[in-house]
Amino acid sequence: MKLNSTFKCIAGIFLLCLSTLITSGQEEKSWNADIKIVERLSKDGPLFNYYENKVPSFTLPEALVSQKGIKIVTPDLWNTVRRPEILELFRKNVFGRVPDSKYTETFKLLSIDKNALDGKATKKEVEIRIESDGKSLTFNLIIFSPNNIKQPVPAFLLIDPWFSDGKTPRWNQDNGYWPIKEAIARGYGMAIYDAALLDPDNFDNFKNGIHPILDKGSRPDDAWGTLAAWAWGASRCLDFLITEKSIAHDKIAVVGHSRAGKTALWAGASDTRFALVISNESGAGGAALARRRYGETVARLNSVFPHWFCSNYNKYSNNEDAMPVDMHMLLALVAPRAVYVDCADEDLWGDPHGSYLSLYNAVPVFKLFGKASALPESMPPLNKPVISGNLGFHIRDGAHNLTLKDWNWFMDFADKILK
Ligand code: GTR
Repeated sequence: MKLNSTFKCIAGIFLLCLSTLITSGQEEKSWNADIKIVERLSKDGPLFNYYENKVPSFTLPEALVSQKGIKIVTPDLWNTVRRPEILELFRKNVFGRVPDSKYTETFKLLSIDKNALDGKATKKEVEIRIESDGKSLTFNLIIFSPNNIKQPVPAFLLIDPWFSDGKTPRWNQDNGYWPIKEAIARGYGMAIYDAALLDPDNFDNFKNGIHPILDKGSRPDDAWGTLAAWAWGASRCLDFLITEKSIAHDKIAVVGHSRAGKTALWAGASDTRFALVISNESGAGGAALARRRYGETVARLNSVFPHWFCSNYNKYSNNEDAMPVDMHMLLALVAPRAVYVDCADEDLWGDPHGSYLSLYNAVPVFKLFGKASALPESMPPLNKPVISGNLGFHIRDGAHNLTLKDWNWFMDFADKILK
């Protein structure tokens, strides 16, 4: 009787352990696209591929071999040889080049509220004015920084092309898109800028916004597009943020959702003053590998958004393998600083798998600096962020959006990197 109950007890413990293992095994299952979503999207958009087994085979350009065939084996070789080369390839072929026209930049404090968020924060509204050869343009930056702080705090700058639609600004809608209260409570400053004021998000032949102010003469095939203009605008916001006493100047993250997620990557790649780059569901032209041709493609970007990239990018419509770069190299340009990429389960248009593979293929560059060890080759499970040194990733359940759930994981990562 006694033996029997001991046996039952041991067997019970064994079964419990086994079931925990099985359950955790299930929980740990690497993410795969839901076949129902794959089928629905394929039906709605038969011109685009959502099936993993139809992704063509491809070879990625080497991040760690220079154009002259030099193997990049030290941080110094990366910084002096390969990084400048890759940056230039992205300027020339993807985002376009900012003209080197002279301009002046001035800041004007439009308002200050030291009692914002029930006294928890100070809110400032700043106008940034750019002037060149008698032409000028202004755009606005809003900053919340926590009150009663002992030392300057890290901050997030959100690039926002949807800042104002005439109604309540999207950032002020308490919907998680720009969670000021939560970020302030966690000791972060929050900044947001109206990118559409800097350059409207439509194809106007570059007649509006910042382009006609800084473009002198005709626009070459590698002239900057709208995403490069927004990224440049993020750097101008940074020029102001580093004058702010409440903000730690070497701890500023640039963040963007979707088209602004593509922009955030370029802003962080081209301006090394950003300590952390967060790219939320940036998809094609952002974190997703172009060569996979999964969901949105280069051709589709060029035809629907002809103002986003430079004219040279058209050369790679339906010709991705000819591109001298792919998006893992854009992420690598952030090294040795930190980069976080995230995707959403239902957003197959933005190729979650291709976005993760980009990060995975950027690891060797971060390794050079001792800033990453490894990432698993297969996608992490749903809602389970993975972090390796200065690299982080998650795939969230739900639709294409920037949510509080995403921000909480961004802040967990930033706690490690910026605090
Ligand atoms: C879509 C576009 C994507 C993404 C998205 C967004 O129409 O195809 O590349 O940028 O817009 O910005 O919300």
